Amino acid sequence: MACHPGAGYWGVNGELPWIENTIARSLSWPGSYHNASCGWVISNLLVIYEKQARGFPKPRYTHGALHHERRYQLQTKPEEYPGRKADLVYCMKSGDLKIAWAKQYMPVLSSIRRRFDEEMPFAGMTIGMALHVEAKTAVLVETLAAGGAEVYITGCNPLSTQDDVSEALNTREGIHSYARRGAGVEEYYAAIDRVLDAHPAITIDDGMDLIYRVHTQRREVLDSIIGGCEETTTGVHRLRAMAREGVLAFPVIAVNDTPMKHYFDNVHGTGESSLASIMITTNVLIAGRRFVVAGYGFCGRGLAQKARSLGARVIVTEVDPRRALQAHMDGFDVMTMDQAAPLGDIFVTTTGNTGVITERHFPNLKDGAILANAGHFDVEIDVEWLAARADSITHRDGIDTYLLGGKAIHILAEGRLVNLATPKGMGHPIEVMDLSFAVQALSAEFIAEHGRQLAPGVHDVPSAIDEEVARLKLAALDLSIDRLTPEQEAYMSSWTIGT
Ligand code: RBV
Repeated sequence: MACHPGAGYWGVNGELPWIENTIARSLSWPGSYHNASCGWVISNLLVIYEKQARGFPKPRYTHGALHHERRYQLQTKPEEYPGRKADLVYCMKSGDLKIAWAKQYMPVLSSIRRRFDEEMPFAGMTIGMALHVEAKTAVLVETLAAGGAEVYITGCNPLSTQDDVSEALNTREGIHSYARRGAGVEEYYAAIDRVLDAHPAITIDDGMDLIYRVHTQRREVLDSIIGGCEETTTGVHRLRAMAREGVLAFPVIAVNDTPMKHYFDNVHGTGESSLASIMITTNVLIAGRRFVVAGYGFCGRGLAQKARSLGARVIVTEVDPRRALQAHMDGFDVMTMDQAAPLGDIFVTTTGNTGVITERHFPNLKDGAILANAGHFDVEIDVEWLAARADSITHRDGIDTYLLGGKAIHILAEGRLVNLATPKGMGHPIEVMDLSFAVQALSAEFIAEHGRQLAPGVHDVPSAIDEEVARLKLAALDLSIDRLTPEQEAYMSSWTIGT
C-alpha cells in the first residue's frame, strides 16, 4: 500500500525510520496519484518531526500494541478512482477516519469552528484538557486549536481513550495528546502532569482530575490559569465542595449544569450509550428483563425511560424522596437496593456516589446478574470487595465474572463508566456531544475574554451561550420557532394585568 508506515509514529525505540522511507518513496513515485496521496501524510509527518525537534515528549506507544490500528483504511482503490479526492481518502488512518465520521454529525461545533477560524479567540493561549479522548472530543480539540489555542490533552479515565484518535491528534499542528488506553495510575497522573507542564491558561476537565492535581501537587501552575470549564456532574460536585471550603483558586464554569448539557447529554447521552454498550458487550436481550437503575437524576431518568422503551421492567432506587416520587409517578417500581438486589437481572448505577452496590447486596443477587456503572467514577459498585472474596474470576472482553457462593456476578468495564470503558464503548452519541462540546467551546471563549474579571468559584454557563448553542442546533436542523410579540413580552413582564 502506498503510504503504509510499517511501524509506530515514533518507531519502536523512538526513531522515525519509516518517515524518511515514506517521504522518499512517495517523492520517487511517478505520476500525480502517489504525490497527491502522500502529500497529506507528509504534511502530518512534518508536524511530528517538528514536534520531535522541539523536544515534545513522545507518546509511549509500541508497534505491537497498536499496529492493527495503524493500517491505512482501504476506502477506495486508486486504479478505480484516479482523482485526488479518492487518493486523500485512501491515505486516511483509522483515527482520522473516526474523527471525520464524528465531524459530519457535529454541525454546531463546525459553525463555531468557522467563526473561531476568523476571530482566533485563543490566539497565543494554551488550553490544558483531561477528557475522554475519542473522536468527538477530538473535534472539540480541533475547534479550540482552530481558534488559535495550543492544546494539550490527556484522558480522564484509564479505559476510555481510543489510541488511534489520540495518535491522530498528535499529527495535528498545535495539538499534543498524552492519552493512552489502559494507562495505570502512575502513567495517568504523569500524563496529567505533562498537560500541566504546558502551563495552560484555561483548563477543561471531565471529573476535575486536572484541577485537583493543580491544587494539590502543582500549585506553581496556578499563576498561568485564568479559569476552567468542567464537563460532568461529579466534577461539578467536587468543585462545589472545593468552593465551599474556600480552596478553589480560580473561576470554573459548570458546563454540566446548564440546560443544553444536562437535558440532552445526561438524559439522552447516558441513556442511549449505556444501553448500547451493555447490549453490544453482553449481547443479552433487554426486553422482559428486570432492569434496576440506581439514582433518578438526569442520567438515571434517561436510562430508565430508554430501558423501558426496549421492553425492560424497570426498578428505580433513590435516596431523595422527591426524585423517588417522581420515578413512581413516571411509572417505575421504586424500592431500596436491598429489596431490588434479589429481583434484578441487570443493574446500572448512576448516582455519582460511593458504595451503592456492596457486600450487603452481592450475596443476595440472582445467579448471573449483570452489574454496570454509568457514573463518572468506579466507586458505585464495590468491585474490590468482590475481587477479594470471589472463588474465581473469569475475564472476558469488557466482562469480569466473579463466582461467589456458587453464583456468577458479571461486572462490566471493571465498574467504570460502562458507555465509554467497555472495549466497544463509543461514549455518548455524536449529536449530543456536539451540544455539550459547543457549550465547552463557547465557555472556554468566555473564560478567555472575561475570566480575569470573574471571582474564584463555580460559575453558571452564561445563558446567552446556552441559548446560542440551542439556536445553532435548531438552524442546523432547519427548524424555526416563534418569537414573542411585543404584547407578549409586555404581558410576561407585567404584574398589573390579571382577571
Ligand atoms: N462524555 N463524553 C463522551 N466523548 O464520547 N461521552 C460522554 C465522549 C462525557 C459526558 O458529557 C459526561 O458528563 C462525562 O463524559 C462523564 O465522564
